[in-house]
Amino acid sequence: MTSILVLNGPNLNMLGSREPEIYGTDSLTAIERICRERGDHLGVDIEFLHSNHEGTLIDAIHNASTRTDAIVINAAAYTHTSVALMDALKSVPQPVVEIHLTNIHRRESFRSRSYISLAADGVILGFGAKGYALAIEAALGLAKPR
Ligand code: CA2
Repeated sequence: MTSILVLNGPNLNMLGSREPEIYGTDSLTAIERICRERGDHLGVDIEFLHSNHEGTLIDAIHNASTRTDAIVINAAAYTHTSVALMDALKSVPQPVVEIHLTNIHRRESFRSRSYISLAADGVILGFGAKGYALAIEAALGLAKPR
């Protein structure tokens, strides 16, 4: 069965509780449900992970190289800072789909720079929680059988 790793970075566990006008009202648990429902619909196994720690996200990317066919990642604020996450994504053969809830190009200028985009095959942004379902479909389209 095709397996897609969905990785979530810092503070995304706070979704739904603060700043709903920016990030919407869906919690990360609701987003996980959206991903699992789309996975069931498409016949894809979803591994859903959140961490506030850069190293944990990097470990998950390295571990994915043997278990996963594609990676969907919302690196949150690490998007704009982490050369280490970019390098980790470049170090594995799996296709990468970058996802953001918001359109990062319509926000503060520092959010327009994405290190993740330099390692991503495609980017989905600005569609809120529903963007995760789009990202999973895109990742399945790119996935290569192991
Ligand atoms: O739009 C996105 O998905 C982001 O990756 C979300 C990040 C932000 O730093 C990126 O620039 C764009 C923020 C993650 C969630 O942060 C929260 C902050 C306050 C309350 C709830 C969540």
